[in-house]
Amino acid sequence: MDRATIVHDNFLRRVAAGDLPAGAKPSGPLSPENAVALYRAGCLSRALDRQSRAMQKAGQGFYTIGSSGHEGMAAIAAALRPTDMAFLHYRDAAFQIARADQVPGQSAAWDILLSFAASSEDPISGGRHKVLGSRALMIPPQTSTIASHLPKAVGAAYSIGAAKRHGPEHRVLPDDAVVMCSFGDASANHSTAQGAFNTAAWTAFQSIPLPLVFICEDNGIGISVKTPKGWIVANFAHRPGLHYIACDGLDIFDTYRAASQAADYARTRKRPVFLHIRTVRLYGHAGADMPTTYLPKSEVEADEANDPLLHSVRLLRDAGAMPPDAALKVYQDTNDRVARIATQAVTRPRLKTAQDVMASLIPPPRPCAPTNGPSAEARAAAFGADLKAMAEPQIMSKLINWALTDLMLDHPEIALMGEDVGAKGGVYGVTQKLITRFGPDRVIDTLLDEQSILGLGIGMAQNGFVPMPEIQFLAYLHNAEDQLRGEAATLPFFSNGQFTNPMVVRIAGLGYQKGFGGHFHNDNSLAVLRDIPGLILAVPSHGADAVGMLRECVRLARKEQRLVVFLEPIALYPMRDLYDDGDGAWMRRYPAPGTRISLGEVGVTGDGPVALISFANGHRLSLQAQAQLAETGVETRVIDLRWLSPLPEASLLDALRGCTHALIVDETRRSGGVAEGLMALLAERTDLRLARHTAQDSFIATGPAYAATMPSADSIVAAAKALVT
Ligand SMILES: Cc1ncc(C[n+]2csc(CCOP(=O)(O)OP(=O)(O)O)c2C)c(N)n1
Repeated sequence: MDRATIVHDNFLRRVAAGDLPAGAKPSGPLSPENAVALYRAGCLSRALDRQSRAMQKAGQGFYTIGSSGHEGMAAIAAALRPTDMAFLHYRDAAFQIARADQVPGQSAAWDILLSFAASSEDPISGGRHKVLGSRALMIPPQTSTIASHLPKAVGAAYSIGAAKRHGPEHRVLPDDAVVMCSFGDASANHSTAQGAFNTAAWTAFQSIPLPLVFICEDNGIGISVKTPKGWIVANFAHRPGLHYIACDGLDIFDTYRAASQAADYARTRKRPVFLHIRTVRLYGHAGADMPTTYLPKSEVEADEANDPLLHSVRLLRDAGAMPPDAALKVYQDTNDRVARIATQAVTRPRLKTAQDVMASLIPPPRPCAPTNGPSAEARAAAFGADLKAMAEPQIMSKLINWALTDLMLDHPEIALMGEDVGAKGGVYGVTQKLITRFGPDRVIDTLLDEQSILGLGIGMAQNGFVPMPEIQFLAYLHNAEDQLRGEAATLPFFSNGQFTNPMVVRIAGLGYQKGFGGHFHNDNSLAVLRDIPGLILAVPSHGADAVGMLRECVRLARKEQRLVVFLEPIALYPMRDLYDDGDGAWMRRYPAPGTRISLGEVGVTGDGPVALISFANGHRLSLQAQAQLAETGVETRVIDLRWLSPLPEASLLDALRGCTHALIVDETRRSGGVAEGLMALLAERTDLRLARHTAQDSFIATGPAYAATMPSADSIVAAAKALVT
């Protein structure tokens, strides 16, 4: 017999026999009526778990991960407001159910059954995943990656105070909201979780408002690995900046008491709380997991004997709220009702085609109030003497700085965050003076943790900001990359476009820095960004393009709610010359405010029949090669791709009209590099004679060999000649 049936039979038998587990008397502020409501929510959560298993057995449901044992989460919902954003652990159906009771017109049972059935009418994911969530209940859906939702919960909590100071147009959280975020005891050990706790504590330690309730649902085990007894309390009870409260999750009265305290503390003091709720896990981890294969049967049975619904029946009896026979009837009626509704849910339509699935990869556009650009007075005040310098050609880092200034003047919802972006103005000076111009609220010097930087951006974006997080070097994106891949990019997908986190992530990267760094400061791989569905990757090669593209990136985030990565080639930040020392030909004048380069628009120099297709440093080197090739009679057309994901197919093919040959010059690696995609595209769509000239499959060295593994102007010339002869 499976554990779900055993738990069910135990419940029926023990309630009928009046054999209820011992425990504390009901105490605290929970009223008898509300206690009954929470019990009903718990029964519904349990009935849905049972139904989910039945649906899966019948081939009508697709995934089961239960909430059984965690019904106490209903009391947490009751202690919060339905406008408090909730980033939930996957076991929190009871939370969603109790929250739905707080909002007129919401039916958690129907919604959750539709998600079990993977129906396209599932109101949160549109049939893409069995996931908790609801726009009306302010519950964004979460991916199943353990702990990855914690950094953005910190960001969302931070955004509440930030929005009070500079309210963004699309703000969703009220001034007095708190953010709640729950996770299991095993998940609490994840480095992503630890980073979020540390960031929250670091923030609170400085008295920066952070109304956040972390909820650790401690059932003592993660799949099959036990959490050492006492570990959670030992780990969290005495952290600086993090207030610790504990409760018994088997007791809805105690849980409500503690959750009310936690919510009140976070709401009034604007400081983070760690609520440790001790509970049990019934039925094993998920699906067909059998806990008796890795735990002694006696331990499994001990947890089952502590079924929180049995405890609730006792507590309701002792509080005079409901006698056990009535509680038993509620349980049975709820099971019957869920079974009835399920017969309807499984008849609802499901997604079928790729088009159906992909419909929410790209979020819907949103209306934005028109802006006329910053006023002359505002610009004069912000730029000062820089206004005069705009008449002269400048290096790329300066032009990006000016573009950021104009964009921040124009859009008060933009906030920058990153390591050293404030007082220092960035490692390469790109954000210099911005903190003076816009203050530390909008130019945030963060702690040293890339997951927290991206989490801050994602969380703020969910509350209407247009964040521009900075990752100092591309090599340091990798330890935080899941925040883009698993979190930011999937949010619109799994919420059917109802929740979004539009932002422009600025990353300094690529190679060719002469005197600096070796591999870690010269990472020439973009593969990790190019296969994320929905993500836009922009890579400018010179300052004027950087400005025009950055303006487009902000438009894409602000109006089209897109996730954009703006990759700034470090070696080109200070680049002045193109052909000869001192020619100043790589500098550009600041493009007039309002002008921009559209997504997918490539740049073309020359009109020869031999195309040199490249981007970033490769583009500059290709222009040098173009001059050399012209001297030997090879006429070329140098195409700057600018947009590397999605590839700018239409305008690239257009730019290639009349060409006979195309050489792809790619400073990323031969394996997994941009050229692979381009070769495939051109092979499929053109009759050109093709070749690629890429970087080696190597990391980058420092010293004299700094560029040895990547294309040079001379090697491009040689490759182009080889192609045409
Ligand atoms: C980053 C990551 N690693 C591994 C997993 C696989 N996994 C799913 S749930 C889980 C255990 C989580 O245990 P706990 O946090 O205690 O929550 P519980 O399931 O007990 O409620 C694991 C290892 C995952 N989802 N994400």
